[in-house]
Amino acid sequence: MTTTDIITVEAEPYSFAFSAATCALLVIDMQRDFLEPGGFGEMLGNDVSALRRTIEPNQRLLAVWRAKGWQVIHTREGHRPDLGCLPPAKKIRGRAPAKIGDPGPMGRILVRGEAGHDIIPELYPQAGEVIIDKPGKGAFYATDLHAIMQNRNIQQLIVTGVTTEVCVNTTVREANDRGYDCLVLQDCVGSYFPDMHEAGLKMIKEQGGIFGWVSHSDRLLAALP
Ligand code: C5J
Repeated sequence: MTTTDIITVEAEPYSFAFSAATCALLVIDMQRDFLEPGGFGEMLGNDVSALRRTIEPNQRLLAVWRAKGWQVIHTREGHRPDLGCLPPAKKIRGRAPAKIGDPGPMGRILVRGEAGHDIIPELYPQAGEVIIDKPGKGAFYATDLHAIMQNRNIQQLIVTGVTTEVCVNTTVREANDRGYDCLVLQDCVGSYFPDMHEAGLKMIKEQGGIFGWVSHSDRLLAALP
């Protein structure tokens, strides 16, 4: 097997083919404030166990991906400490009592450098893995992700992370419009809301895979050489 050999994964709406040389694993926003008990997500009344079920399959996949020396990219949603990249509309949206930049249970909410903004220890990036700090829901908006992918000749993404209907969906749509193919792993993405999770996956794979493909990490791992 060379990294240019084609790997074919059972997926919906049809099989997904990629070569390891031109594919990266994109792990979206597996941050403490979204996933940990006592974080911002839970403070808003969300059940974090719905997201925490994604940790183990992500760990399994990352271990295999890393052992093969294949490319990994992580993202984090958050803002500069001076909040210069935080649109006022995003700050006030939702009328929540605690807003982005305010003191939260793990430091200032969704601010870069704060404990809650960091990636959970179970999936912590290793040296050499790319980390994209993004101010929006999509990983391409106001970041250098597209340039990095072009420079590394990455054409396909295996997408995991949270949340299915928000940052995962937005990023897959942005990637699709830039000409990239995305395979989303249903057990490795999660939402606080089960119906939104299902709808988010459906929106990606319907209409012949209008934004991408959906599969399961077991199927991907079974397809790997
Ligand atoms: C949200 C995200 N839901 N990572 N962020 O605000 O999906």
